[in-house]
Amino acid sequence: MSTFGTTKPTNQAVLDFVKETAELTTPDQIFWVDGSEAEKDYLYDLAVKEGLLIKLNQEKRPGCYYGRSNPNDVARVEQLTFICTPRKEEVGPLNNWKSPEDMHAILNGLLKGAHKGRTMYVIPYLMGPAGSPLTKVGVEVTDSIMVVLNMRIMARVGAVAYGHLGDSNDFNRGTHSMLDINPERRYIAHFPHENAIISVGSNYGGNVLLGKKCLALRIGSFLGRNEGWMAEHMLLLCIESPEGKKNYVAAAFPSACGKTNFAMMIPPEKYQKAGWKITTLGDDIAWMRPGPDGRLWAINPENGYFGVAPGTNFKSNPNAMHSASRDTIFTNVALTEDLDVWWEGMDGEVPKKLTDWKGNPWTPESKEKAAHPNSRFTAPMRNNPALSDEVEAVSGVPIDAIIFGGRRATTMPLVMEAFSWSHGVYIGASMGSEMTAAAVGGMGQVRRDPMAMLPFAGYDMGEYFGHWLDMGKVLKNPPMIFNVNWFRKDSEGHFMWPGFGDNMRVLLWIIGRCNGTAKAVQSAVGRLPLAEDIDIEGLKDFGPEKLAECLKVCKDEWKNEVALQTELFLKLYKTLPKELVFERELLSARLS
Ligand code: OXD
Ligand code: MN
Repeated sequence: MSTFGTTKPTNQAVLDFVKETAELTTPDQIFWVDGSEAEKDYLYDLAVKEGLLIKLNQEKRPGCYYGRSNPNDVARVEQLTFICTPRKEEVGPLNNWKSPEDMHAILNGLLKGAHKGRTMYVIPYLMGPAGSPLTKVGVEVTDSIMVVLNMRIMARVGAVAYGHLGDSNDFNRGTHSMLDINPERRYIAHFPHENAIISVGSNYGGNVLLGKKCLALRIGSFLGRNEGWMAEHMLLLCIESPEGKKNYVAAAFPSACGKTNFAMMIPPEKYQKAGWKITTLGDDIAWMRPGPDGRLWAINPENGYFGVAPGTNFKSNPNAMHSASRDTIFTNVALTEDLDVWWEGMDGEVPKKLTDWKGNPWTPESKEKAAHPNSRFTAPMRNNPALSDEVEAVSGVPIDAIIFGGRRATTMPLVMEAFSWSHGVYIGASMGSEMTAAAVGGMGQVRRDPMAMLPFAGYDMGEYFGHWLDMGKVLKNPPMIFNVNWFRKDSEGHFMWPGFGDNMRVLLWIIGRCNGTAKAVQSAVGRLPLAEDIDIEGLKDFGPEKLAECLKVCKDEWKNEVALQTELFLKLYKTLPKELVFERELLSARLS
């Protein structure tokens, strides 16, 4: 090994954790990641030398690299994700459970000697800006250079984390080993009472970048409940008016429902000309806690974007395209002849010849997709031209509106406002969405995905709803809650709402409601905009009748919707807060 990776930290608890792990996994060497630029170059060169990454065309994509995962390892694996607590009831009926003893016994068996012949990298990282009281520290040990390189983009890594930690013992202990990348030996195990995560058998995304879904959501939601804050699967954005008034929005959509696009939205030209601006704080995760002013204050714990590539282009998301223009790692997209990347839905002509995500030759006649539907770019958030200048704000930003939304062909109107915090919690709790490729499972089926947290709540979902209701009691000025649906289809199966940047039109109504400047009408399911309250001027082939169609509330569809929610609510009956049962009964009464 070169001199890189030899400087140990001084924190004794970190040293002890690494020593204990190394005694079990017996690596040939230990590499202490410091987060420096020089280290980055060294690790990329090593990854290229080892055949893990290909250096892309540096004129077209400076600082960019390309990797392929094992075809058996292309998405999060919910069926192999466990929350390990002493009592099964703690995790509720929607999580997989094992006792810590049993899971440690399995994992100790698998990890014994797992790093033999390999380098064990020690990654100290921060989730959140240095110095923020909301920020958490993690230390991930891994035998994967890919994890190190991706984590260096997704989190604040290296000396900054040791600086924030000082000599404290309060950090998440993360252990990762690829083993032989075999689904038979794959576990993503969380130990919330130990603030620890152990992930084996995968080398992909949310399974192994332990700061993201594992710490920032599953362990984070558990810590948040105990410590009085919230870890949510939400983007964060700022909308700034021509007069300079800033409103902050947090929004929860299930995976691959356009969250990154919404977080990086470019307003239609007429709004830009008028002086409206959208800036991005985060595209996936928000940590929020009540401030002394009774408002809910949020940070984005991450430092980069792990975005879905297919469908991303200069029309759908120019800011994501800019973000991925340099210093980015692409995984499982297709490769062009001149060593650039390509995926389905990219701008321009489809290349005549590509190498697909499995490394096979591909032509437009090929039957299979060139890029895997869950292929990704890992891009530094600082590349985003619309990055908010408040991403490092230690106290975060005060949230005005919380938006829930799913992918629904019917039933859900384009936008509606909750009558109250508890009605809003009910709306979030009963959210459903048609499934996508971000998780292994049946594409297209509607599944209930409360607050988009179904795969991420680290404890019982009924209690999680209770925590939401409790937070509402603590907040003197809670955010208003809304629901949106960009995906409603007409009778011929076409999307009705243009979406993308035009979602700004809906956002303007939402912040108008928060600021007391927009009107609404009462419906059985929530407050809706008046037809004239959503600006549709300038939309092609979209008149007031279409808007009315998008906003329509069909009572029969809704009665069916309420019936469909029964399955989830029955599963959670033991801990479902009474307030939500009342909200459901009220809704049924309004519908009858
Ligand atoms: C993600 C997801 O990758 O939610 O963000 O699956
Ligand atoms: Mn996500």
